[in-house]
Amino acid sequence: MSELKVSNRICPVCEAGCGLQIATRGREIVSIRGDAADFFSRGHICPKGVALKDLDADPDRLRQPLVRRNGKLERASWQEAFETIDANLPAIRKAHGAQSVAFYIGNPTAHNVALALGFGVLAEATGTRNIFTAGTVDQVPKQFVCGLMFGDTLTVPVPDIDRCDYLLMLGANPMVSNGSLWMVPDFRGRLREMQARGGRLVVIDPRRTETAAVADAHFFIRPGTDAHFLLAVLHVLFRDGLADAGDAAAYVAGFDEIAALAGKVSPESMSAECGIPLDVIERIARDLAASERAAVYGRIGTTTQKHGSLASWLIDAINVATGNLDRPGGAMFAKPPAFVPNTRGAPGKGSGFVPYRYRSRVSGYPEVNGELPVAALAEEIEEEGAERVRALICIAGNPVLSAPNAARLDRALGRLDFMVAIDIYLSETARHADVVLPGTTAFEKCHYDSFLSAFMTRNGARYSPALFDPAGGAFDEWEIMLQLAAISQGAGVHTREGLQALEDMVVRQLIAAATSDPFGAAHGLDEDEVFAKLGNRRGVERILDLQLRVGPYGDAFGRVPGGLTLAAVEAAPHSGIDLGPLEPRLPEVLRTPSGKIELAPELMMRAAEALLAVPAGGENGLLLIGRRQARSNNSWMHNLPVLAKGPFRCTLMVHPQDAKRLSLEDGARAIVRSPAGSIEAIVETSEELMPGVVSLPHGWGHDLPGTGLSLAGERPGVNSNILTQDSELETLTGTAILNGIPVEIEGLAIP
Ligand SMILES: Nc1nc2c(c(=O)[nH]1)N[C@H]1C(S)=C(S)[C@@H](COP(=O)(O)OP(=O)(O)OC[C@H]3O[C@@H](n4cnc5c(=O)[nH]c(N)nc54)[C@H](O)[C@@H]3O)O[C@H]1N2
Ligand SMILES: Nc1nc2c(c(=O)[nH]1)N[C@H]1C(S)=C(S)[C@@H](COP(=O)(O)OP(=O)(O)OC[C@H]3O[C@@H](n4cnc5c(=O)[nH]c(N)nc54)[C@H](O)[C@@H]3O)O[C@H]1N2
Ligand code: SF4
Ligand SMILES: [Mo]
Repeated sequence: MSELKVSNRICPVCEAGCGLQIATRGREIVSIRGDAADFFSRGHICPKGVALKDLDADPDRLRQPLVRRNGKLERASWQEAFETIDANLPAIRKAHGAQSVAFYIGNPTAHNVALALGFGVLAEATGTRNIFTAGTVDQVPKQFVCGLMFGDTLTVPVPDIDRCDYLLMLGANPMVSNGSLWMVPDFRGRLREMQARGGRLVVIDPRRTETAAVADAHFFIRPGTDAHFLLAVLHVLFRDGLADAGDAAAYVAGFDEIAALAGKVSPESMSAECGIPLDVIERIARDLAASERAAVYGRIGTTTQKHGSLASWLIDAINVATGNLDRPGGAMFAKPPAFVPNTRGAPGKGSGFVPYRYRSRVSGYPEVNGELPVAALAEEIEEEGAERVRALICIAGNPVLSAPNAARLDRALGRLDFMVAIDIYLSETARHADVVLPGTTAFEKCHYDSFLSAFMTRNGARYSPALFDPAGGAFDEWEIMLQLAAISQGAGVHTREGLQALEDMVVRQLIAAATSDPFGAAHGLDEDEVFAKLGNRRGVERILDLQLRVGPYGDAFGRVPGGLTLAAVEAAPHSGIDLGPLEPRLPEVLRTPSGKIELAPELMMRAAEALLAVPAGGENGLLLIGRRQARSNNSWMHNLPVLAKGPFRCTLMVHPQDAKRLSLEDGARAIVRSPAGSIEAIVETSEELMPGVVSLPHGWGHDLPGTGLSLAGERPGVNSNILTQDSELETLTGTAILNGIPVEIEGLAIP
């Protein structure tokens, strides 16, 4: 029997990025625990981290490519899989143009450095603008406003919870989600420390969530009205003479415009609209202003809703107006060691963020950050025309469960001429593919939180190497991306040596970019010398080493003695190197053309004026919101025994008052109807909800034929996205509205 070995490993599942200790015997995972000595996560682990053992062992997890033969997906060799793609994709591209090939980029891409970096190469090779992303059912509004305000969409402030003493949180539930656009592992421990210092957490949410339960105060808000609430807060700040940008004032443009806007707000009508009493709004405004170190933070409930961009903007406008932006204990910017544009180029100024460079073909939705709304994917496949989407490459995504009007998208995917899925399962989406390429398991790849490091609540460089080699000579996801790039360009299926040459080319391009950045640490270095100094590393690790070394903490290949290298991060005990608490970064972090924080971007001012012009009084009926669950991760962890056990969780939560009015019994079945569709769900009455609001988790509905998720299929639940719409989107970004959906509910007689 082989020996027990313990290795450190960063959990790749969510943004917490917990350091784990993995005990292995040979190729077997024996146990997984939180690593108490990890400077960042401090021992935290959640059930999904533990479940990685089940994921590794899951017999349903794909270990070999699948190719459609006579209508059926069957196991095939890598060679056959690539050849099948080569026989189809370039021909479609040649006959119908670059736009006829579309991508969907799913959430795990952000947690997977091979896919995140590889997709850049692949997208460039295909030249398509039809890139649909999970971001457009998630965080795009926040990135959009941060782009406008700070000049780059990854320049997103995060609460400096370790030094904060008043945290106002809207539409987020980090006790369950473990944080998002905010790498904050051990949220609970950090909150306890904050409360022990006398700090307070105030939660604004239509449900008394797990986070609300440990907060110092919680207030219900009518779904979709955060912008109203925040405008009222802003009004009180200016009305009562409390607005003061503090040290940031020197770098703010548009303060007077915001003041003028605040003056136009009727706090009474905002209060009536959002359902939060005016005296509560006033108290919150005063507490925010009076606290030495306060931060406002919003997440999914504030982005995937009708006024997602407005709410996201107002959150940071209030951070600025209370002097909390960039102040220790306030809302601060991380300084990541690599990959993030706000550490490159001229500090303090840049070309800024330009959205709306092109639009989707059918409905004319704007691109943001090179992304188009996944809500538009179905129509782009259905609607005839020269640039109709005929082929799709789906990368680590499951839009059949995660995108709005899911039933329509499911049908549309069936109409594609050709589809490739890169997934670890034969998912509800992958079942439409002609070729499925398996991603390697979490332990067969290295981990580095490339872009997510922009949201760290404490600076650090963290990395874990792969624990095992990919089984059976599998191609890793980086190689898959390169291979697809080669095939897309008509260069045919490459051998591994051929892919190596392609990789060398990519690395040389990156070296050229780094050495020609006049503000970069590596400016002017000899490109061949740099290439040689990267030594024997291959794959994404070579790129990681390069980017760390030319980044803000890098060794610049010897120019900065003691600077970061991948080897140094790897040699550090546990999961990496602590780079200390967040530090003020103004004005250096800015990349706006003015070199200022654009507090009052025209697009946002106009949207706010439009909101104020709408008479108060919205929907009176029931509004549906989502619900994340600790033993679930979007759509893809329901097949793991340790998570699947326990009570059935895909329930429709209804407040007892509403249940009574609608004659719904706890445990009974009910039909839920929206303008998009209808589903049947099991009712769970709960006092947690605001009356008039009902809640259903997303990511369920594992009963579609042809999927390979046997355990998940035993208790499939229902797909809440059959109810969400793909026609009415958040107006500024085309992000889907997934919260605050008007629904009707009808109880079903128990047979
Ligand atoms: N109604 C409603 N809908 C929502 C949301 C909501 O709150 N309410 N939330 C939205 C949000 S925030 C998000 S991010 C999206 C997510 O939307 P998607 O990204 O489309 O969906 P996921 O469920 O994350 O699916 C990820 C897929 O990647 C696969 N996968 C997992 N790990 C790997 C890997 O390492 N490699 C590869 N190649 N594949 C892998 C999984 O098997 C799964 O099929 O859903 C959105 N949809
Ligand atoms: N366990 C678990 N963890 C996850 C995930 C998961 O599926 N499961 N998914 C991961 C992903 S992809 C993401 S993006 C993050 C999301 O991270 P979070 O945003 O923290 O997660 P949610 O639990 O969806 O929190 C959204 C909250 O918004 C509330 N809400 C709904 N509508 C409104 C509204 O109009 N206004 C306000 N103020 N609140 C509203 C909901 O009741 C809910 O409590 O979580 C990540 N972590
Ligand atoms: S909180 Fe997120 S990163 Fe930490 S163990 Fe759970 S899934 Fe993994
Ligand atoms: Mo997400």
